Amino acid sequence: MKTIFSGIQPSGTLTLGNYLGAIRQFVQLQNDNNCFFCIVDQHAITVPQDPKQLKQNIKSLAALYIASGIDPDKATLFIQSEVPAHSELGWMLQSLTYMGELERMTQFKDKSEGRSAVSSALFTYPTLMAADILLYQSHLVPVGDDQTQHLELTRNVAERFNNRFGNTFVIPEISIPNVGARIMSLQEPTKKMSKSDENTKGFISMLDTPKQMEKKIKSAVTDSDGIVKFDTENKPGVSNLLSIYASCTGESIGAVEAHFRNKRYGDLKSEVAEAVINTLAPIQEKYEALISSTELDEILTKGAEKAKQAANRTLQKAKKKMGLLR
Ligand code: ATP
Ligand code: LTN
Repeated sequence: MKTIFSGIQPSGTLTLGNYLGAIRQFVQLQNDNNCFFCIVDQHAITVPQDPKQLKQNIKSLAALYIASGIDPDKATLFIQSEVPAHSELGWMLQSLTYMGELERMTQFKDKSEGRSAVSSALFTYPTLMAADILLYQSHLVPVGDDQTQHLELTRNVAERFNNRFGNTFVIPEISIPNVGARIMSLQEPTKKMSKSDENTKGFISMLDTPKQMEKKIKSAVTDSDGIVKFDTENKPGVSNLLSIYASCTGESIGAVEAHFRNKRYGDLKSEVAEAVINTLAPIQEKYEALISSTELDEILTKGAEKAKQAANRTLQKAKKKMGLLR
């Protein structure tokens, strides 16, 4: 049995990209593995958040995890800030992470856009992420492909720690889905779909109404040559719609291309909208029941207890190796 860790930021309502790229893998993995799924609220505060909204987003994310199929009897679901070991190990690992390594992170470059008035936490974010993963001695980290660089850094820092202080951390592997690893914005299909995009037409929220989803998909940016073909370089908009369809229906890209051959963009968009609505509707139903129940609190309290136990074991070991404590 492997140990699996992954996290999602409560920085807005989850998108179709988060679902297809991340959560759906989590649901499959929970059956045969020891899984920890985290609401990484301390990562969310690396950019400004409204406290009331953040609180709501945390609860909403917990409900979406469960509504999507995470079973609290199989996996441990918890809030990062309720397990202090994360920020403690994060600090320790900062002492082993080089400025140059952090300066190379594309997520930092994208989010800071060269401005200096961004938080220093946005810069050191990848070391907190490394701590999240290493605390649980994780073998595998399921994520969308935008996280590859952060995972590489995590492995390098873990190896550096092990070499300098003796074997302490398992070196984690990354797991990226074959289809759906990078769902693109509907408005700018060369950019990834992101829940904190200012243009709400660019993403499908997991809680959009069917009408909203249909409208957004119908107004997705495509191109003018009218041929339905998978070609991410020259036809990013159409290829994104094909990926979404394939990912929602479980078909291969090849089969989906054949299905839409000689059809019009209008037909493609209608069928994609239907597939997306069919995928998200059952999740929305469960979400509505959960969000107004007391069940969530109980799940999160138990989750934090379990996570603390596992995390504190590793934290103590790492502190001793570094020469901290008495
Ligand atoms: P933000 O916009 O606030 O930076 P985000 O939407 O990129 O957030 P995260 O919370 O950072 O989402 O990511 C949660 C998980 O979802 C990660 O594993 C990430 O790789 C995956 N993910 C995010 N966006 C996409 C996408 N467009 N396609 C596939 N996977 C994605
Ligand atoms: N950095 C990730 C979120 C994240 C994460 C993690 C993912 C924080 N800690 C640990 C996997 C494992 C993101 O921006 N998507």
